[in-house]
Amino acid sequence: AGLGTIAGTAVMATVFPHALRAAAIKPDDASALLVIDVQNCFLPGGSLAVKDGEQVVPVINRIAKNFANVVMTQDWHTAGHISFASSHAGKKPFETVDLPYGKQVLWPDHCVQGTDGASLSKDLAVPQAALIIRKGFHKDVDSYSAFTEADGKTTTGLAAYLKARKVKRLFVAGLATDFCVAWTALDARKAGFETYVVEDACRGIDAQGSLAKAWADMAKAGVKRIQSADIAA
Ligand code: VGL
Ligand code: ZN
Repeated sequence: AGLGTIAGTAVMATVFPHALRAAAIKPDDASALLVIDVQNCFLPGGSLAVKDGEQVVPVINRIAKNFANVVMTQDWHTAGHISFASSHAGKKPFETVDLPYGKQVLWPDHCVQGTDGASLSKDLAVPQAALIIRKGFHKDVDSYSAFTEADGKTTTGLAAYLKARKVKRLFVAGLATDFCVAWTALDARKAGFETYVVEDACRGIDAQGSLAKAWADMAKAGVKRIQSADIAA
């Protein structure tokens, strides 16, 4: 009897692998899918390619079929943007610099407004997407988050849009898990949304432990980490 609980749990998990998993979540009219930055620059051949980034596309296409409400985002920088290493003499990509709003990771030039690299992947098949939010278009401020720029105060208008549409639950997918997905999910919690990140519909950059830190920060903020299989059709 003393072994009952642990042995029983192991048996349950082996024989009924789904028995320990929460019931599938069914997106309703108060749910929205946020598809973050699935743009050519973050895909194979892009200037800031995320490893295996292209693998998110079929997963996103599949889960999107269960959502009436879909919003996409596009990283949309000016040429010479402050987040580019090339804008800082002597700096290389993935180094950091201190800016008035805090520490900024420096990136290769990417997602410059109107370029092919900034275009959404042509393989996305989510025709019902009703809004594309562009972000990071102020030359001197970055914006990983789809809600609030890196100065911590300039809003993109997304929270007001979602609230006007009576959305309460957000499912976040896309690139990159540890930057734009995580910052968006954290701000979604701050704005009062129930927030899920669909892990297998995301891929990370993982610079200096950023992926593990992002998951820890999200867990602490009450972001729920799920898999695409947890979403009911
Ligand atoms: C992103 C780095 C720089 C992202 C955007 O989409 O996660 N990462 N700009
Ligand atoms: Zn960017």
